[in-house]
Amino acid sequence: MAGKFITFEGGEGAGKSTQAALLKKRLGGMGIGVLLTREPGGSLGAEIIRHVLLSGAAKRFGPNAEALLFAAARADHLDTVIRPALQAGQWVICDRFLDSTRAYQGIVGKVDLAFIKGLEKLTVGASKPDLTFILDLPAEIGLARAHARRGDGATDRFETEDLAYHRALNAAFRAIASEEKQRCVLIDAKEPQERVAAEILQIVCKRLHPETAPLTVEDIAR
Ligand code: Z5A
Repeated sequence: MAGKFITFEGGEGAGKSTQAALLKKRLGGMGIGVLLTREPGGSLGAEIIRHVLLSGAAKRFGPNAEALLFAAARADHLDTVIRPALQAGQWVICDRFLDSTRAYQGIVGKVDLAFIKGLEKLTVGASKPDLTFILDLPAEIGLARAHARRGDGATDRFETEDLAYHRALNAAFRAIASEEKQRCVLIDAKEPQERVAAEILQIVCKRLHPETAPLTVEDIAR
């Protein structure tokens, strides 16, 4: 039986990596084989493209070229890692995926949405996520969390953008969540991380693993 595909999306510092790792742990504890991966990256070729993108080396070529690079990375990641894992029955959790391209390059970067959708059709095709969590957090809080985590470490190409940019991104992710209610669930990421994790696990069980649906968020968090 094919596995399930879950993605985490949202603005800077919203807690995607934290929640992706907690969900992997919880599902693993339920006996489910889980592959945790990320974008851009997750495969040999895509990690090389990640370096080009996040170093800022591609910025001078403009958002269309960046969108093409994200798509090329995604194609390799899907072909060599995600689809084989799903076909083998593993569940795949991916930290960022197609909605990041829609939000960063499309809605905020102003790349033509028909172009973005065309790339999506070519790379993702039928391999859309079964479930996407969009972590919603005011940009100020997300940036402060990301800053505290980074310490004196260097910022990447997107982290150097201003507050207005990050607010626009959050609005873009909220718009995506309301356009695709079937696939996307908007999560209030201000709550403590264990509470957020419990809400996410409850939704995953209800939607993708109903035979083990826990009772309430409080039960899981306990
Ligand atoms: N990008 C794009 O433009 N187009 C695309 O198609 C794709 C990506 C796929 C990848 O950056 C960049 O590529 C990204 C978008 C762009 N740009 N940015 N910025 P990345 O992979 O290096 O990192 P990221 O995805 O941006 O991660 P992040 O936003 O920096 O962090 P996060 O994963 O959302 O958060 P976290 O690491 O889990 O948590 C941050 C800190 O907060 C950490 O210290 C946690 O311990 C803490 N935390 C987490 N949850 C909580 C709660 N609930 N309360 C308090 N503190 C918490």
